[in-house]
Parts: sequence; C-alpha cells; structure tokens
Amino acid sequence: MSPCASGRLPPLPAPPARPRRPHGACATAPLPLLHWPAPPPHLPRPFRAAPLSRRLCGGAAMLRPPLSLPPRRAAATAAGPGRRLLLSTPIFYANGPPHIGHLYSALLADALHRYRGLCGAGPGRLSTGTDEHGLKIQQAAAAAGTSPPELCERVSGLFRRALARAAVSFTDFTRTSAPAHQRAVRHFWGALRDGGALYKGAYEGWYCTAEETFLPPGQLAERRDARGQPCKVSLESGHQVHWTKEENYMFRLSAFRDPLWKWLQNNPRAIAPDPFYQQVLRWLEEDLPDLSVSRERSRLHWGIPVPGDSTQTVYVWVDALVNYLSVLGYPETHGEWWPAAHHVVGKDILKFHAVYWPALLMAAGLPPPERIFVHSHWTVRGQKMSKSLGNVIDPFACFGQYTVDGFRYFLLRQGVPERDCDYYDEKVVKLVNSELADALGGLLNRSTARSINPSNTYPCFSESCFPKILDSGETEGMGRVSAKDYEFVASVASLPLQVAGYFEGFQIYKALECIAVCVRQTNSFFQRHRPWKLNRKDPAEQLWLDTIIHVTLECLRVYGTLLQPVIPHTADKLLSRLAVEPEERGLSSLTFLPRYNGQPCPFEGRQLGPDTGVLFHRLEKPGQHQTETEKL
Ligand code: ME8
Repeated sequence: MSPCASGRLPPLPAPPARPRRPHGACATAPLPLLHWPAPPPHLPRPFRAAPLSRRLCGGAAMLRPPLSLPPRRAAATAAGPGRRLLLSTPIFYANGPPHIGHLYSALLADALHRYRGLCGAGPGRLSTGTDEHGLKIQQAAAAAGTSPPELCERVSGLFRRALARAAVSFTDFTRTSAPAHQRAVRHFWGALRDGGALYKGAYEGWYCTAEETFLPPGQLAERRDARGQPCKVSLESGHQVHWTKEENYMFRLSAFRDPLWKWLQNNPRAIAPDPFYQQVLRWLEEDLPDLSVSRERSRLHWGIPVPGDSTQTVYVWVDALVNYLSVLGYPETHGEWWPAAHHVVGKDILKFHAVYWPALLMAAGLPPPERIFVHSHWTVRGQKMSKSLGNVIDPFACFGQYTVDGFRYFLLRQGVPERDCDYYDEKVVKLVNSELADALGGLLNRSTARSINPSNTYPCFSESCFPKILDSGETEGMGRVSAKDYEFVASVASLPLQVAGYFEGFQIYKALECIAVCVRQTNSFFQRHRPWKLNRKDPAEQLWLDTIIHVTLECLRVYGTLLQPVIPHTADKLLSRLAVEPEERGLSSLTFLPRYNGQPCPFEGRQLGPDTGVLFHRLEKPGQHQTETEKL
C-alpha cells in the first residue's frame, strides 16, 4: 500500500539498531537414547543487529491532530498452565466458494487448536468466519445478479459447511455483517479517532479490488485488458488495478515504525516461520506510509459507515481485522483473552496482520497478538489456482475422493509453510496409501490379527526378553534384542517431545514426517522378529511373542495419540481398537513403554477393543472415484 497523498509528515528521529534472527533456527533436537525427560524450554533465538536506512514517505496531511497513544490495558492472560488462548483462521471472503487454500489455513489452525487441547492447556477457542463487506463482495453480488446480503448468506453457509465437513473444530464463526461485530468496529474506530491516530486527507493511488488494497508502483505490471487496451495489474495476483482519487480518513501508520520494531525486537517468536519474520523486518526498513482507512460511501455502500460521518465507509481490512476482537466480546469482555491470540494467515495477508493490525491495536490502546503463524500457497500442477484457469480445487470433491482424514493428512503432511507446495491427485493417493493405509493400517492389522494374538488382549511385556540397558554399548549378549531395537524404542520415546517442538514452531509437516519414520521403524521391528514364526507352545517363545506385540501396540498407541490433531477419525478408530479410553488420550500424561523402566503399564492384560475393520482403506487411483461436490 503506497498512497500518493498530498503533504508529508516530518521525518521521525533515527531508530535504534534493528534485530534480526538467524535463518533456519530449529527448536528441537533428537533426545539421547532412552530418555523420557520433561520438555526443554523453548528459548528465544538470538539476534543479529542490522543497520537501518530510514526513508519516510508521506501520507496525507490535512486535518492532523496530535497522536497520543492511550494507555494499554493490562493483559488478564498470564503465561503458564491453564491460560486462555484464541487461535484464529483468517475470515474468508464471501465472494466465492471455498477452495483448498482456504481449507489449508483452517486445517493448520485446527491442528494447533486440537493439539493444545490434548496437552491439557487452559481454555481455548478457535475462531473463523466470513469477511462480507467491501467492493469485492459488492461487485461479485452485482455480477451474480443478487444483493450483497443474499450472496454473503449463501457463501458464508458454504464455508461453514465446508469447515464442519473438514472436522475443523471451530468454536466461533464470525460474520462481519453481524450487528455485534459492527458495533465492535464502531467502538474500535472511536478508540483510533480519540487517540488522534486518524485524520482526513486527499488520497489517490492504484486500487486492486481483488486484494482490497492500494498498491505502490513497484507492485504493478503493464498488461492488456480483454479489449486489447493497455492496463495495469497487480504483480502478486494479476488482477487489474484502477486509479482512485478521493477524500479518505487516514491512519497514522508511519508513526508506528518504532513501536512495531520494538515489538518484534522483544518478541522474536511473534512471527513464524523465520523467513516471514525477516520479511516483516524488511518492510519496516522500507517506506511505511499512512494508510487510507475509509472509502467514499458513494463508491462503497456495502460496509460499515464511519461513525459520525455517513459519507464514508470503514476500510474493509480494518473491519475484517477487528473480527479477532469482536469474537472475544470487544469492547466489554475481550480483556479476558486478549492478547493471548495466535493468528494463522497466508503469506499474501502477512502485511495486514503483522504491520497494520499490530499498529492499529497499539493506536487503540491494545497490545499486538502474541503470535502470527504464516503459510505459503498451494499451486495446482505447478500453476497458480485461479477461476480463469479453471483449476480451483473444491474441498468437498477432495473429501469424497480421499476421505476427510486422508485429505487432512495430505495437506498437513505435504504443506510446508515456508514455501509453495504443489497439488495433484496422484500425489495424494500415493502418500495416503503408503503412510496411512499400508504403513499405519498394516501395522495395526498385523499386530492385532487373530492368528498372532488369539486372546485379543494387550499382551505382557517381559523384562527378561527386553532388558533395560543404560547405554547402547551394553547390548552385546542380550539375547533376542538387538542394538537396532534399542535405537528404535529410543526414537519412539523421544517422539512426543519432537512433535511438541514442531507444533510449537509451526512445523506440523515435520512432526508428521517424524511419526511416519517411526511407523516405518516399527514395521521393520515387527518384520525383523517374525512373530508369526514363534512357537506359542514354548513358554520362552510365548514371552518373546507377547513382548514383540506389546512393544508394537505401545508404539501404535503413541502414534494414535499424536495423530489425533491431524486425522481425528482414524486416530479415534486406532485408539479404540487398542482399548485406550478417552481420558487416556491426552498428551500431558503420554507414556511409552513404562514396563521397560520398571513402571506398571495400565494397558497390559487389557482386552482390546472391537475389530471394526481396516483402519484406512487404500484409495483408488485418480479417475476411479465418486466425487462429492457442493456448489454455489
Ligand atoms: O484474504 N494456497 O480472505 P481470502 C494456500 N478476507 N492458501 C491460500 C491460497 C492458496 N492457493 N489462496 C488463498 C482474505 N489462501 C481476507 C482475510 S482476515 C482478517 C481477512 C489463503 O478468502 C489466504 O492466504 O482471500 C488466506 O490465509 C486465506 O486463504 C483466506 O483468503
């Protein structure tokens, strides 16, 4: 956003040296052999000071009252166990149906929310919803021959159904057209105005309706429109921009460079993964012009009128961002939660969340959110997903094709937040068949088969068959157990901590990769010892057979527990088969192979749950399926 506005603000004094985090820092390291310790604290990563060349580009400057920051309210949410946390997805534009990019944002937030619930952390909320105001919606409704409220009603319902179908465990669904939200926006506007953060100014620039933002010349390209006429488009989205000149309310964003910088300096984990943190620091080194935060009502009538000035409509991004407060009952009850908020957002809306939103909050007397988790985009067979290319992937069709859990697993296992990822059918089928159907399902099937476990119980572990060792050099002469077996159980023992570190660092795909590696190792363990060859009539062999199955079921119990945030239905089926009760499925009390350490195992001797069939059915090759679609 770069307004070419009349007038300039005086330059601010030079800021302090700015911090940078090193790239690629990783929070977790494998644990030593057979240790089950408490999680290490997640230490903030070190800084590298960076000089700043400061340039200030002006914003509009007509009626400019002095800026006075209102005092911040003390946060009611302290850190520590039992604290509250709001996790949020972006609210989705109600101009078209959901696609897999939207779903990915929501699944990431859902997995974090579910994971936190399993950790027994304090009360949590997962908010989502629809962004219903603005020119984009106004124009989409006109093009569809309907009214904005009718379009929003339909599309909002579609998003709600898609998220529910995807097992996104949202607790709140905000619609920006709802009266409670509009009231919150009006109050927020009042807080900005009363703090002196707004002024009226003549404003002109290139506006991109698809992105609902003004764009500076550096983010534009020359193209020809459908009639062959030269036009300008957004480099990012390819959508045409239009020159817009009007009188708007301006927000003194430029005055917030230092507060934003200090916020990031003091909170190096505020934006993850690290490349996005670095990107925000770079933005703060560039121009940070004031922001137009209203539009003339004659051009944009579908939005919230500016309080006290019915000729202007509140800028849709200000309106939308306030959803993170209105959901918490702003301006009355938000203090019970805010700023304990973690926002999951796509890279295209990072600036709105990591620069504009924290600045707006500060100007309104509130602290920035605790963390912003950023993800990249999905392409389809190497191409950007777009209506005009006709390659937009419908989540409902994917659920029909791959099942809900299968598709959730694919997106979260293959999606790498730091870089764009490519989608195509064959990739989903291959991954899901190999890791869910064959490796995980096959392991459960083999270790619970009647032929190998006729009593259908969680068999006993024998210390004499799998003796405890203090270091891996001791494994000589230990009978049937090999050094490989000790290494394998050590890696499963360290898995919950590794997974915790990856969830903390917003690297859910890495958590899933570690689990997949352990599942493979467990299959190798099972295969290596060929339990089906053992003679059950020989008491010594029976002990060893039971021990092999016990270890395997212990592994499966750990995998089922850790996979709950990602594949909730399949994990439930797995844990039910292992007779793990609902109150035994939490992560805070997750133990692995306690008998190895001489501790009792509550599952030993327990009757297994009913066999409800194959854990995960192999998917058919693309083209052989029935699809499920739900259209506008
Ligand atoms: O931006 N791959 O809504 P939105 C992955 N209303 N993620 C994608 C994607 C893709 N190909 N395309 C879009 C808005 N997304 C605003 C948000 S919040 C106060 C207001 C992601 O419906 C995108 O990055 O255009 C964003 O996180 C989400 O979908 C919603 O996009």
